[in-house]
Amino acid sequence: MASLKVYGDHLSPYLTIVKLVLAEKGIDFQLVPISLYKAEQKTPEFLKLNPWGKVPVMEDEDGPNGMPLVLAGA
Ligand SMILES: N[C@@H](CCC(=O)N[C@@H](CS)C(=O)NCC(=O)O)C(=O)O
Repeated sequence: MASLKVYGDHLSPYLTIVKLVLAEKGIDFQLVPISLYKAEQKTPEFLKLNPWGKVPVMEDEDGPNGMPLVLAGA
């Protein structure tokens, strides 16, 4: 199982950008579906990951400091 999790919704163009970059780099990831339609990006659990309540979010359990990356442009 990939250690990199990407939280997002297929409706999000930012998710598409992240998926394209990861595919180009050959980096495996696990997609965790977050429904914008159901406002799942505003649940208390998700807001712990990203206080701005937006997708996508990348979380790498094997990363250097365990902090989630919340800006697709980063
Ligand atoms: N600056 C953020 C923007 C992310 C963003 O705006 N995501 C939209 C979906 S494309 C979102 O989560 N909207 C839900 C909301 O604002 O409640 C990034 O680069 O990742």
